[in-house]
This record gives sequence, C-alpha cells and structure tokens, in this order.
Amino acid sequence: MTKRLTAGSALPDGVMPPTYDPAAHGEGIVHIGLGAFHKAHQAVYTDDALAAAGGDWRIVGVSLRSAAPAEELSPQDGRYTLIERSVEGSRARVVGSMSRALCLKTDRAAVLKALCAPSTRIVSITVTEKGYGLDRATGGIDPTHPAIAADLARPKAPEGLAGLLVWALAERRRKGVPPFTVLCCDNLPENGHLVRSLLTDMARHCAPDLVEHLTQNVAFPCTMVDRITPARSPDTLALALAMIGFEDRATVETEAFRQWVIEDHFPTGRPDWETGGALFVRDVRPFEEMKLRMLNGTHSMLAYTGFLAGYKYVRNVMGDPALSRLVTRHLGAAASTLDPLPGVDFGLYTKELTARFANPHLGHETYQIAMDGSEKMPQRIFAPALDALHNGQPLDAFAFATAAWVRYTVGRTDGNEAYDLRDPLSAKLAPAIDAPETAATLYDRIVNLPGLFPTELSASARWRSAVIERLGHMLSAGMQAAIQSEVAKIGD
Ligand code: CS2
Repeated sequence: MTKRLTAGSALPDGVMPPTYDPAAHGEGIVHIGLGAFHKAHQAVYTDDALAAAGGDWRIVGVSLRSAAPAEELSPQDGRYTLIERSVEGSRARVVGSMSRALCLKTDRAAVLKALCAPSTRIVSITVTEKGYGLDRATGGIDPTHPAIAADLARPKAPEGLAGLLVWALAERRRKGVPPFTVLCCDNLPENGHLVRSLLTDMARHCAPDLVEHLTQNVAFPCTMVDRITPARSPDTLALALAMIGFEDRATVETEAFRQWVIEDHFPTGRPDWETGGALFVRDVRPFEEMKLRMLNGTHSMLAYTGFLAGYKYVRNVMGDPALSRLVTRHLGAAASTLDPLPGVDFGLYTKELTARFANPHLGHETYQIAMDGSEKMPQRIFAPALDALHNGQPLDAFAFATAAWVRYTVGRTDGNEAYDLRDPLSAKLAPAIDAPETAATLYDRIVNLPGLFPTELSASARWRSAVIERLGHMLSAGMQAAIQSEVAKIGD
C-alpha cells in the first residue's frame, strides 16, 4: 500500500521540501477558509517567509463547515504538495507552513482557543465572495444570509465568519489581549474596508460596546491576491503520487504565476512575505481594480460564453479564435477604464493574462468560474461598465459579458440541457416561470433585483439596449452564433 505523505517522508530528488524546520516555528496566523486557493497562495508566501526570515508565523487552518480539509491535512502533519504547472513543465514542492488544520464544526474548542491566543496576530480569510454575508447596498450585514441569521440569534455560539470574528475580538478585549489584524484575501473591491464595515455592523447588533474598539484599534489591510487555482481533480491526486511517491490527499495544483499586493498595516507584526515576492504598497486599490476588471472580469465573460458554447476548460476557450478575440477585446475595454498605474504596463499585463488563460496544463473549468455570478459581476463587469458610461467609452464588451451572464441564468444550454446555477441568488435569478421570457423581460427582471446593478447604469437607455440586443441574439440564435456576430462587430 502506498504510504501517506507526512512530516517524516523522504522526498525524491526534484521535489522541494520545506528548507527550514517547520516544527521549530510557533503559530502566528489563523486562516479561515481552508480551500485550494489559500494553500496555493498565502500559505506558500508564508512558507517562503519562514524559510528566508523565520519567525513564529505558522498557520492554523480553519474551515467553518466542511471537515474534509482537516481530514485530508491532519494525518499528513499539515503537509501537502503544491504542483505548479506551466508550459515549462510541472514542479512539485511540499509546503510546511500549516501547523494544524481544524474545522469549526468538529474542533470548536480548539478553533476558539486559537482565535483568542495572544500568539495569533493575524486572522486571514478566504471564504469566497458569498461567505461574508455582506449586504452590498448598505455595506453592512445581510440578515437573510444563513450564517448571519444564525449568529444574530446566538452570538455567543457563532458559526459564521462575522459572528466568529466579533466574538473573538470581544473575548480578546475582555482578557486584555491585543486584537489580531484581519486580512481579507478574497476578490472583493477594497476588501479590508468591506470586512471592517461588515464586522462593525455585526458588532452593532450583538456587541455594541465593541464598535469603537473595532473602528479604532483593529487593522484591516486591503490586499490584491492572484493565482489561478483550479479545483482539484482525480488527475491532480494521481500526478502528486507520481511526482512525490506518496499518497497526498491534500495536494493542490496551480499555475507558476503568483501575485500579492498588500497594504502595510500590521500593528502586531507580520511574516516577511516580501521574501516570497509580495509587494507592500500604501494604496492597493489601483492594483485591485486592475486585477478584478481585467483578469476576473474577462474570466467571467469567457466562463459564461465558453460554457454555453460547449467548452469545458478556459484553455479550450482560448483555442477558439473568435472567443480569444473577444477575450482580447474585453481586456482592452477593462484596461481603458483604469487610471494609469505607475510601473505597470497594461499592455504587458494583457499579454501575460492571455498566456495564463491559455496554459495548456491547467484544467480550469468554465463551470467553476461561472459559479456565484451575482456575487462577482458587480465588481468585475458592472463597475467598469459604469465608468465606461461616464467616460463616453464603448459599452460593447461589458454589455456582451452581461448578456452572457443573464443568458446563463436561464439554466439550460442551447441544446436544452439543464445545469445547476450554483449561485446564492439562484431562486431569484431563475424562478419557476411557466412561459419563456423575452430578452427584455428577462433582463428587466434581473436588472431590478436589489443591490446588483448600479442605478445609474441600469437607468441608461444606451446600456439597456446594448445588453438586450445581444441577449436576444443569444436566446434566438444560440451562443456560438452570438459569438460570431459579436466578433464581426469588432472588425479588423
Ligand atoms: C476566478 C478566480 O473563479 C473565479 O471566479 O475568476 O478564482 C481567479 O482564478 C483568481 O482570482 C485568480 O487569481
């Protein structure tokens, strides 16, 4: 029987082990949201920082609901193989920065203890856009979000992110322990500010005397995070076994590229993440806008069009000449809405993104990116569309992406096969309606859902007709035909 990867496993040549002794370093970070992205990104930067500069910064990984990540990692002493896949080939390294993996549901006492420990100086988060329970319209909590509702009802036994962090910050204050820094690593605009406003509102409801402490004494640096990390497949597990000679149920595959831009505001210290290439800046916002609009916006556009055109992976979309032209157009349109960013060449960034999307070794599914559109479209597509409207720039690329998303919410392919929308707003986006809708009625119903579209954008007649015309074509002629006629509009 193949042995499982552990701290004691002798790794073959060519597989990079931790170049430091992980056990000699204490814990300093609790990370909430133990998914593939954290394991491919922040945990790797921390691994590099521990190797280069040391410090007690190992990570206690926590998932809120699923026991699977901890079940995978714990028998492996927190170790896992990171496989970087690029045109140059695949490289494997074993990451040692995760000291323990826990699940709030099953290891509650240990999680709460770690959150209150004076040694915990940072709590970082990747729970995806929908995990926060944020009401976009108010910037506060969404009381209908299941975890927020549960925590409002029982604030002393929190289950969700906002309730848990408010509880932990209150406990630390009661015990005279300095607050930890809250580091949001999800693809949200001004993510630190959003989480501060979420926690402050949560505190208003369940710990009013904490509000001032939260706003005055807790740091919420904003960050831009980037590394394309597909969901693990059976092939990933087989590749890890072939590369390291041990069974690794916690392995993760990703691209070679990675980027992390962080606001340097860590009152209780931080690892030397710059040793792994992180960039510390005063204002993350322009980097964040660039990445959300160019990388993520184009991702969403190509996911809806590509999925409906029958393409499973992003790399297949890039192999379609018509779609790849629409990708280039979208990148250009998104870049035109950005203010110049000293030291960054948007043209070069476009080239890099195109090559990253085309990576022939990554199995990044269009269906994975298509998930949670209602949580992603506002910052990726509607915000730059509004800027383009203000600037008098063409709306075509954003209108096309929006039409593709609205088309996707119908939940049936052009061949009439049903698929699951996987969106927290599924019930509202695709309610049971007897008669098929026209492009106009479908669009109008969705544009009027509260909190999704900026009002100025939805009120624009130019925008409305640009979306409806394209949506009508997608519904009547199918996605393949709509792609062709969109390309014909670009000209040479
Ligand atoms: C993607 C992102 O699934 C998605 O919505 O756009 O996860 C993307 O791969 C990452 O943000 C890349 O850093």
